[in-house]
Amino acid sequence: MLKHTRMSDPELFDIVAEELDRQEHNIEMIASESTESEELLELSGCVFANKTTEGYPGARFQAGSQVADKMERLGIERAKALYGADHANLQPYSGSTANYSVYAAVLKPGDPVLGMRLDHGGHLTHGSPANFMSKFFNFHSYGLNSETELIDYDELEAIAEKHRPRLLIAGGSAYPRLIDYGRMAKIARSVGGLLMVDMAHVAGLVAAGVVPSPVPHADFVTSSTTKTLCGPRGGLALCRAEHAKALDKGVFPGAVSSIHLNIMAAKTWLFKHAAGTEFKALMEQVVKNAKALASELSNLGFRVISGGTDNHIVLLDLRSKGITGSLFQDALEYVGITVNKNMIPADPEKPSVTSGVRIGTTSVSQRGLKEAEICQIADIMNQVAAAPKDEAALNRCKAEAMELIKPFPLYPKGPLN
Ligand code: DSN
Repeated sequence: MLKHTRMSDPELFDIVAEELDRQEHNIEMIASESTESEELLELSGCVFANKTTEGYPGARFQAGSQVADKMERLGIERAKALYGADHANLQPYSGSTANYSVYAAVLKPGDPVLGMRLDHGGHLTHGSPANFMSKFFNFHSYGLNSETELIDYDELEAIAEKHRPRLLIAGGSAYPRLIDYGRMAKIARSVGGLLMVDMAHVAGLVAAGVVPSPVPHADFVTSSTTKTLCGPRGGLALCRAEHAKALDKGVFPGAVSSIHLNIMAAKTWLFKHAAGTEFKALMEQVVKNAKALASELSNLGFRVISGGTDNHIVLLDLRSKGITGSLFQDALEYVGITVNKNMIPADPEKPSVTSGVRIGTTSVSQRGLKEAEICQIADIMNQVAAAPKDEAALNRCKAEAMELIKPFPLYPKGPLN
């Protein structure tokens, strides 16, 4: 790994090696994380990184772009085939940039937009006052029904009728349930608006057909290529044919300039890989593992938000265990399990403390963990929740977690070259 850097900058090499060691010995359960394959790491560092180009295949602003054109065209065709989309744009740098690109494509300053509340599972870029987009557009929000903890579509419809959003946004970063994209499309159209689905978290599950696809319902679908899609750190935007020109303009020059062609090469590999049977089996296991985790944690006395999960996310309300999200996150990190503290609906705690944690099953499923190991992890989590400040108890949990993950190497094909 990093054989040249090892010689030229041993200090930095040691830091990267330390991170690899941390990942190898850690049980990774942050819902937005996944492990990049060797091919993705190779392609992310390939010579396309040297090339500056802007614009689109056949209409570039820089010379020497013919090979880049070939690669971008291949990636676009693969992305369209994977998702059955009319049009794909691979240039966004991230899921956030993909969202900004759609805003650039269809919104004017002051336009009304309706997205899910961040503390109910939405995303920063969907209208949080903390995000700079909120300075330009008139964001309104919808949330969950307080009893079912599912999206309250009736309330959403009433809010949409009141504010008549130009853009309705579905999707988020901490919603463990399926979304009724058909109903959301109907609501958007009934008020003369467009539907954008941010499928960043479930993009891999959608590609594998394990959860329903938003593509037939939405005007625009945005995503990052990490998370369940298990790809490089980048973004993706899809749309119906009639919005293709507007989207491309929204992406470039609207929201990005020169393309990260090396990352685009990695995305291009990913879109082929994600169409295969191995990826489908992995995504099926991701959901089985999440369901097993939700059920076992519930048996152990944790309150699972919405009573379960349909995807890779399990969101816990820790108040039944008398601990906060930040305390649980820190104690789990000490034992070698990484999760993130997360706001839950009507959370009485500050975002830096929270009453919940969000747990994801993508990375552990990539390493080969199945339901039996997931139940063991749930048991360790329960022990940690019972004694989050007891060093001796935590050390016992740490030893158990290390033993559990040892037979499942991060890179089973061997050390990274
Ligand atoms: N949106 C953040 C998350 O879901 O963790 C980062 O991708």
